[in-house]
Amino acid sequence: MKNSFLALAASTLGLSLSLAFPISTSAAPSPQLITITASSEAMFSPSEITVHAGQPVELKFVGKSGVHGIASTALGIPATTIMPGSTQTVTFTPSKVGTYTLHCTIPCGADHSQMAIVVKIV
Ligand SMILES: [Cu+2]
Repeated sequence: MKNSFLALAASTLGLSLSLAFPISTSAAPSPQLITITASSEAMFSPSEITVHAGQPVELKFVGKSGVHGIASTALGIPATTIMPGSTQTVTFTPSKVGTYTLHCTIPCGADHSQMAIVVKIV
């Protein structure tokens, strides 16, 4: 109903729908969604992810226990604190192929120095 009205309106005005709505065919690639849990026991899980150069990535951090942090100037990930019981979402677009190791940025316990996410950009 709405679409046929728009088509009629567009043809009445002498416009094509593709001219009226140019974003439909040239939209940016949809983001790759990855959920990562953070806990003092299991650290980051998964602890290794693979993403694609040029494709936006949405990382959803779910805090299970302990306070943890993530940041990467190389990847454009702002300093983010992950609190237990809360969720933080960060979005970035990897540009350079390579492997990056992101360590937890907040001292969180005995295993803090082992707590990291390996980001593989392919
Ligand atoms: Cu930590």
